[in-house]
Amino acid sequence: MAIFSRSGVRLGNLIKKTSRLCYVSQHTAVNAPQYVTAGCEEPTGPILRTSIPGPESQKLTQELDQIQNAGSVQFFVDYAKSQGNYITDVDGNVLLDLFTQIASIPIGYNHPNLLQVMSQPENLSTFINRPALAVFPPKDWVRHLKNALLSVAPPGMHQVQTMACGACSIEHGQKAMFITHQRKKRGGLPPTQEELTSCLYNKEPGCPDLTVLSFSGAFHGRTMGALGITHSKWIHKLDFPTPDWPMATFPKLKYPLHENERENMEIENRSLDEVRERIEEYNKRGRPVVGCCIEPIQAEGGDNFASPRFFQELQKICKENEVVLLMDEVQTGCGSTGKFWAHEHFDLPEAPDIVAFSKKMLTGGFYYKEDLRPKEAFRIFNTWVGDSSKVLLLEAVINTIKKYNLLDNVKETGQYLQNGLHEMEKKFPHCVSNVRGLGTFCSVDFPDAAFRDGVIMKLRNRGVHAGACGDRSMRFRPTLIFQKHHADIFFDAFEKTLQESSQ
Ligand code: PSZ
Repeated sequence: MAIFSRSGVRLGNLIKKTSRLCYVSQHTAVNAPQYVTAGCEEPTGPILRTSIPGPESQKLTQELDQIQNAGSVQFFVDYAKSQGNYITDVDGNVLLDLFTQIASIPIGYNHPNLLQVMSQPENLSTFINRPALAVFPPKDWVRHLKNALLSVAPPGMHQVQTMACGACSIEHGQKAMFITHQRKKRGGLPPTQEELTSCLYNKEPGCPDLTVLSFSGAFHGRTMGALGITHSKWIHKLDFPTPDWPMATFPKLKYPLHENERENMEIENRSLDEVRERIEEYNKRGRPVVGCCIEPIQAEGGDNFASPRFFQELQKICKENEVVLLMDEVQTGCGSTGKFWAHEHFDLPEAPDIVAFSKKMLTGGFYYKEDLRPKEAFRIFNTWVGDSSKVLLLEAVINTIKKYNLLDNVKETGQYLQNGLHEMEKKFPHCVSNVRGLGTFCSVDFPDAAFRDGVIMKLRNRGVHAGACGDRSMRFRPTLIFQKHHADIFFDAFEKTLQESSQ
């Protein structure tokens, strides 16, 4: 049976459907894949062989723990056996993956289009010889940048810088803000000798006291500059000397949105007022606010959404105060909201000044407006500045998104997922609340963290791997090839889990 997207584009073949959850004995071979989803072969459903983590995972975790603290390990994975939306652990358990390596697998595990990139002889040298990209770029680098990153640049953005990870992209985005601010302040003159000398001693005027505004609940990464604007959990922050930079309250909207319009508008207005106040306060203290970082949807902080009007107003405030607006799309970028970039939902009159990415984009980096381009070389720089092999893979990801119209798939499946979650909210009003989302980037709340963690554990032992965020939320971060039949598998497991948990 063929599967078509709403626009009539064939997404893949649904070859055969058997029972969704198979309990098999220790010695049974893993079922042969029976679905083909957006060109990717998949099992028909989860397979449970052991409780999770199983004995092999536990053994490997103990071994790892002798070398490093392995307290964060949930289970060990057999990546060679993982396919499409399914992750296979070392004990042979096959789980429907709604968490996807903290939201970073765009088109499923081992997608044939990615395997093909690896199998082409002309690509091998890119995987073997990792270049110092800013000094010795490979001959096809410009072509790949254009075919991959620039082909999906947010509307109105034409400059791009690659980086290794999310935090490093944010940090270098901040540097672009500082460099630009100081360049304008100097009015075209070169830096003074005093600036050049004092900066080596971490002193003014070479190291100016500039600040970046951020929001309560934000997560932008764990390196020191990114950590300075991160406020989601103490585990990220404790013991680290981060700068005293301004923070405003991120709106915490009330759900359902249509019943709380007036109150939500007031909540957002208070937050915008705080932004204005913080900018004024820090500017007055001689610690000018030169940048503002924000996630289009606060992810780690609990999937907190704000309205398009909020972001439009924020952009206006930033422009009035010559504050550079950095949109952190590390978790929201690359399609999971139904648009390639989440901020495209906001109808901003113009692009944000900087858009940072990583995760599903496979390479870190940021787009920026021409004004933020450093005049000197070596200002935004490090050894690798990313990894050209990741850009090769990204090109295949983007071609696959286009070929299978995966943004349409995300919109359609996202609607289906959200409708189903609303049904669960009605059915289990004491357990499930605050259903929210854009595309498949959705989440629900539970009464508290313990309840939420219990649900996630029970789901896992029913063959569904989901993730937590914020204080009491469960988030959905499936691949872009996640489809309705996958959502049905989740709903079966979720309903059973809620029935059990609410007894
Ligand atoms: O605990 C952690 O370090 C986690 S858990 C999820 C993330 C990090 N997300 C990374 C992230 C992000 O979601 C946003 C919006 N901005 C920046 C980052 C940092 O990316 P990495 O982890 O690549 O440095």
